[in-house]
Amino acid sequence: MKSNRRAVLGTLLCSTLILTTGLSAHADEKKITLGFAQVGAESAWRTANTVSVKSAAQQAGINLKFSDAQQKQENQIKAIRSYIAQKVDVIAFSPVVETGWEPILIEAKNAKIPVILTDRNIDVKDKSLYVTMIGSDFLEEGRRGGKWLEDHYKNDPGPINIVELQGTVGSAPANDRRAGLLEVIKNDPKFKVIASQSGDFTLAGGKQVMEAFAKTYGKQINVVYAHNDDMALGAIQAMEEAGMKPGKDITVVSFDATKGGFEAMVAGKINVDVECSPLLGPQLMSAVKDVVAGKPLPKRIVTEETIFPMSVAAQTLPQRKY
Ligand code: GZL
Repeated sequence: MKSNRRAVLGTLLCSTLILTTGLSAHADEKKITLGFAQVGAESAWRTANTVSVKSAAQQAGINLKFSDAQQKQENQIKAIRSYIAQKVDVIAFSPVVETGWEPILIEAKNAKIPVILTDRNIDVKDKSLYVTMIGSDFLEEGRRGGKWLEDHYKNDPGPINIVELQGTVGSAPANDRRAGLLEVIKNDPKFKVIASQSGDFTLAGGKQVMEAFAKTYGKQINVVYAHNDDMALGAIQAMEEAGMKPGKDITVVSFDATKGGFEAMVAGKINVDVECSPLLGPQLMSAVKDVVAGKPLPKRIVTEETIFPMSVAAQTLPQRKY
């Protein structure tokens, strides 16, 4: 009797072992590997975007390989090439600039590795080089900023002189936030962009450029149009050091709507912040799973977002997620 029970137990144990290792091996085989080439860590927005991508990958059970390009295109290209060599299932990246991507994307296509763009778009003729682009409409963001200015100055005959702190040269957000503004004000001659320079989306860059603008144009400046909160916060430091009152003597328009931007609006130093959500991780992981499953995806997935004037900042800040 005893030997019978031992035999049954032994069989049970072996079959359980085979089943679990078989399943876990099978489960491991099914685990997707995503190679993500991030722009860098230049701003609060980027930090929030990286947190979103990493936490969403973990929650989705996706094996994430992550690289930080320190805002250099050649580093992003190297990272993508290494993901191709490692035969990842999918490659995703936020292109630091719009051009120069065809060669590496053709390498990915030849290696039969699908590519997803997040955050920033690229300017390529062959749209088959990527599956989809998940991110904001920066042109619409620029239009929102321009339309807010038009409304803000509707009873002011002008001139309204604008100095512009541009984002990274050649990047989609910098190109389109500028284009959106110019599209709106081009029919209203009282608005004039008297100076425009890149602060590379960083606080230090924004401060440095604003110091120069304050020296050169001083009291002629009516508006600072900053392509992101980090540069706006740097510009605020420069304006205060020059004895200016940002948000009062000078109207400050900013983008991203990060916690820092909201806090500056509550302090009365940024007048309006155009939202640009970095929380793209969940949408990216869902797209990755769809691509691996062979499901079709739209070429463009646009992020839902809005605009926040200073007047709503205090009541909205507690609900903000980044
Ligand atoms: C916009 C993103 C920009 C942010 C900046 O989607 O690419 O890059 O506006 C960030 O804060 O550095």
